[in-house]
Amino acid sequence: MSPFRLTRTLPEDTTGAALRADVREGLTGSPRTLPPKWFYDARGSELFEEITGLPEYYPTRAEREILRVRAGEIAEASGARTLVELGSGSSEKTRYLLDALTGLHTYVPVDVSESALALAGRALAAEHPGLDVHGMVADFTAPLTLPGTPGPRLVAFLGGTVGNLLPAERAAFLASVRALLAPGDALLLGTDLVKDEQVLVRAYDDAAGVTAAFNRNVLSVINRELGADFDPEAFGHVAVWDAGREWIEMRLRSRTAQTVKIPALGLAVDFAAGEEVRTEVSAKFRQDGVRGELASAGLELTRWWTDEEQRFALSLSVA
Ligand code: AVJ
Repeated sequence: MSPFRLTRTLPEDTTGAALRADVREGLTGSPRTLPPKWFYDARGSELFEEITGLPEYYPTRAEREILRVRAGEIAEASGARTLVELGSGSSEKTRYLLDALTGLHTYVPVDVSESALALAGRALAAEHPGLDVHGMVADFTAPLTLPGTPGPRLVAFLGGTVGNLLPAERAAFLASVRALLAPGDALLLGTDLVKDEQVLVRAYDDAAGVTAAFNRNVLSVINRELGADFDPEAFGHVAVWDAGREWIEMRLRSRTAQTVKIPALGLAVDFAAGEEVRTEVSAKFRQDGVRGELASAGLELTRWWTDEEQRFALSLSVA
């Protein structure tokens, strides 16, 4: 049994074609938008890791506290023999679950980044001899076919990344997760919670400006991949709380009237002074809202755990 193997389900040119389509659609739409997935090139991933250590950015610390304190209860409630982690990234938080799931046979980390998967997958396989680690290079927001592995399965989607999906996208995503689950399987979902506006805004607009650099980095990705001539410094970082929709919005605001050329798309995009591009929504949740969204997808919320300060929640739901 090879302790670590990798399956690719992304066609080779995925990032090129998808980036071109997203940028064309997003920058010619109104409001102008860019999907947050394009933040995460090597530099963006580095900046995000730095964000997770910022004093203002509480979600990672809060979720880690829940996993550290509740991993035993989660393992006991799920009894999983396979752990599937969507958007596994560095799998740093996964260790709490892997240590607690004593009957685990297979770990299936799923991520678009083959390098992150290979690094984390090999390390975890070495740390857990006897555990079969099967990495999948895939976009978890697209329909997924999981390898046949022993049940029951626990599908984990941590970090609050579900909040990056707009409500309709979230409904489709949860329905696709439900379709993956057999009776006895479960979903472990990380959700950031509604709280004081200033605490939320500061978490997305830190004093050191790391989040501002993370936000602007998407312009450098488009420059590099599509030959565009964005000047990232010509755009200001904006983080606002939309109280009606209960989500944080990150935007890039054009400081002046300017035109940006994107040769790979044959586009020249005019920005008025003050015009904004929405680069990310990060939805914040309430328990009843999570229960309702899971129920709409055919999932029953059975357990709800928060950190001491009730900033973040992990929920367990069953098919
Ligand atoms: C990794 C998507 C959960 O939405 O809080 C961090 C990304 N954006 N700071 C989040 C992010 C700005 C983060 N997620």
